Amino acid sequence: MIVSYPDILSKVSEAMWARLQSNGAKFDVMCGVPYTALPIATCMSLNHGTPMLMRRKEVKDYGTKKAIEGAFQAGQTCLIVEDLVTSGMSVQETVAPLEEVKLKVTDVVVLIDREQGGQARLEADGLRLHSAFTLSYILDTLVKHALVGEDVQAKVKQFIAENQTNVSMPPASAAPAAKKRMTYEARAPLAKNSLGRELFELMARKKTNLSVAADVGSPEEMLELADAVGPHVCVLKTHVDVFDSWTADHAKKLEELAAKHDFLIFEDRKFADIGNTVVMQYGGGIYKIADWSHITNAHLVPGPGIIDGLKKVGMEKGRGLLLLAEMSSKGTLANGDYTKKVAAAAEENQDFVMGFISVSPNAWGVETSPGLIHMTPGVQLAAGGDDLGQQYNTPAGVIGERGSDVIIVGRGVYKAVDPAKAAKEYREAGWRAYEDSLA
Ligand code: S5P
Repeated sequence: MIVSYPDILSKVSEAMWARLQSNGAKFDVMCGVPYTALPIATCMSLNHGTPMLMRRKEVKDYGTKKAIEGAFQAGQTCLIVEDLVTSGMSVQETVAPLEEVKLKVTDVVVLIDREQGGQARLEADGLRLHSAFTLSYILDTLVKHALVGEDVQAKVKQFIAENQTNVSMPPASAAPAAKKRMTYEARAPLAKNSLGRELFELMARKKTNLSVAADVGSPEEMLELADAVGPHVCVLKTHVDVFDSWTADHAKKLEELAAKHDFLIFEDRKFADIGNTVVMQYGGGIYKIADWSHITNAHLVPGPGIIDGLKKVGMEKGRGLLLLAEMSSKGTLANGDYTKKVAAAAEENQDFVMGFISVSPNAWGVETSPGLIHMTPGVQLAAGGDDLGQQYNTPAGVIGERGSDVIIVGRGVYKAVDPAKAAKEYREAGWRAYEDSLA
């Protein structure tokens, strides 16, 4: 909102500038993290005569297109300007293209440090964080002036403590797991679908419950990502219908990477048609999903015929199906009775159905068989969401409190400066949450 209040925008940027001065930060140019910090950076640049650079957010491939606009020389030092810091990830996304054009980045200034682990993460990457305010300072001030009550202050503090993003430092006050669980090893022989059994065994053997959603722009980028994160995942999830092309050769290369790194492939096709149609869509068409994807998924909106249709194609190929019992998006209609009916359909078709896409299985009000697996999307190191309805929970929240088995992480990994490193962090967080919730 500050962009609409010139006097506040000006005060905010002065407060940030003052913090930089008092901390003795030195820099030649500055760059705002797109988009909310751009007006703040502009304001600081205008008021203090420091040149500004602009990062184009939409340019993914820094090598071929101009991701950084403006006048600068290699070796100059660039300050990063951001409004909020939570995990530090959006700052790191801006550091990478700046370093790519040989600028040095040592300091980051933010209006508010939410104190959720961002500072430690940036420090680990050699970046100094200067914040005009910490969230606790703002809370204390609001309480002092009776603008929020102490109950709200306590709730916010608890939320911050429970949603720390620095996975190497688990919050002291992390909520205990809601329910104890069986090990993946113990559940493997209870799976009636052979692929479900294989997945439980793989997770136990490889010690990972991470699935990466490889929602990148081309098959080549997807294969590169699969190779980088492969050592850390149990499942690589794809959306091959977003690519311009998809060939048998791409599928073969993906299968080779799955064998090399020991993971399963999950084409997230979300089938939703009558049995007769899904037979054609699953086995044929230009993607021939059943030929190369171990796992796929379906909505139960059309009724059980969709399971029969998919089973007809996938069963003899040793494939497995996940039913979408819930969705992570705001306003989803997949809840309550619908979710219970999906759970019942899975129980009845365990030869082919290996489990669910779930969000909060502990809250379904029905127990599902231990041989069925729960995989949950909408996971990042900090809870939150995007501007199109996605809602995020943390690995500990998903595995510990909500009782799921696998975390599915997309942007939290593939948008990180170093996706392999991010995958390792999510893997460790997911596995720790699993171990903590064992009986
Ligand atoms: O309810 C759902 C079901 C799925 S499979 N919500 C989801 O977000 N997904 C998928 O998980 C979605 O299509 C995307 O591939 C991934 C989440 O990506 P992220 O970037 O938001 O982590």
